[in-house]
Amino acid sequence: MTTTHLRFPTGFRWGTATAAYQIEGAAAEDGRTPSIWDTFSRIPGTVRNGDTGDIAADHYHRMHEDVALLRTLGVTDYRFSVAWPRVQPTGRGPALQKGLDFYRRLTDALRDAGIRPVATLYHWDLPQELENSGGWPIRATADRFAEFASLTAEALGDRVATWTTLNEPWCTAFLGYAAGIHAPGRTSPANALRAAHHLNLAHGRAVQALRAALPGESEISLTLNLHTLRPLTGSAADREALRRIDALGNRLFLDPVFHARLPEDLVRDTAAVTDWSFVEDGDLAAAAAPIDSLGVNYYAPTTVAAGRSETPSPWPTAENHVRFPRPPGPRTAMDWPVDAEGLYELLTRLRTELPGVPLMVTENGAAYEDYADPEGRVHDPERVAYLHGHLAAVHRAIADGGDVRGYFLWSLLDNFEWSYGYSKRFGIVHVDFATQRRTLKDSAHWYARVVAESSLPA
Ligand code: IFM
Repeated sequence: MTTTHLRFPTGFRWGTATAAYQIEGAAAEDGRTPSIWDTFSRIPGTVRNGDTGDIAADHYHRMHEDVALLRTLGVTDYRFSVAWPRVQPTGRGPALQKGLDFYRRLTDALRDAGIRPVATLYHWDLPQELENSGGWPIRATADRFAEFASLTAEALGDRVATWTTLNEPWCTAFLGYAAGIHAPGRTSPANALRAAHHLNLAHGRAVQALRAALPGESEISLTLNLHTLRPLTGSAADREALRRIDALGNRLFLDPVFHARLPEDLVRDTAAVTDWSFVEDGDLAAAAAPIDSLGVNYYAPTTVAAGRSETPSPWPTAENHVRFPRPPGPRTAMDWPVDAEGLYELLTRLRTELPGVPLMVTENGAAYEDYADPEGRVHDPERVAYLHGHLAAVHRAIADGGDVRGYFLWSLLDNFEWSYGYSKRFGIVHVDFATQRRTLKDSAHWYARVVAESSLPA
């Protein structure tokens, strides 16, 4: 009997991903000041069980143990984020050496283990002081972010070759400033659109700052959570609903960054809440500073239909036009559909629309109800099946001619899943939050084999 393996290209980058607030803990140590998530998670009712990131997976103190886990997995790359309030506590002024030292120790440990560090500059932990001054809806926050990028690149540029400016600016703008279900918990559609623009600008300014501070061969990227959209039916009304959400969920970020323009239909759709006069001359050109690759985070597709959705909605001005029906089929513990085809479709769309832009899957994974059995094993066959299906989709996109350079599994560790607190487990390593004991789940052993062979059993 012959088994066919799906082999990935030579040099394909195999990684796992995490983010500072979700794993580090040590929230008040070594000069770190509160971020918007420290503040938000303390407001009763915002995070399940009243959980906070105060301790999280205690990675700040267990960093060497976690790098040893990465070595066991055999990954070539590790994507982490730099906590802005650890490195520049007020969001202004000089860097705090102790904060930088943590990331110097982490990146040294990674390099000693033969693992390439991939640093994300913003994974949602805005210093609270900057939110007090206006947060992402104001232009000055983009300037502050470029300064933070510069300080961090000067300190770590000799050891980090791959940089990502922002993680999922859609979530920052729309979950944080429109739906209010993420920090800072504001519910203003107009501010959410302002935030989206200033995030695009912040990205472009940070790219310029990074280019100035980093060695020439460094790779600079942006990570987006683009939406694979499916109309409920082929009706004109459902296709119109799809167009609206595509503008807000995809083209609002892709068009400025890759084409130095705002989608005209989006400007029209949102005219009732903003005239976009906060977009100044030169902003869109700044947002389009050339980057070396695009990071793609994918978990599930979104089904859309004409109708009304709940308010407050994360989709400014779409709530009276679009609803989000629940498609049948298997779901993860997040209640998200399992649909690997959506990842293939997204990578294929990007290949067609952004020719010449290398792609990296910077997040993909699934939460399930995991527990350690009496022998201390964590069996997670559903996660293995999810990962298998999605990696096969990546393989197919590459076989079709897509330039996909790597895959980062979300996540290395069970962690603080934002408004769900610790109730959702995305890790391939189980964390017992009472003892901080780490246990490799079956999916971790499975992933280690995939990485070692750079191929997927068919
Ligand atoms: O945990 C998050 C991560 O912080 C950003 N992308 C989606 C993940 C799962 O919800």
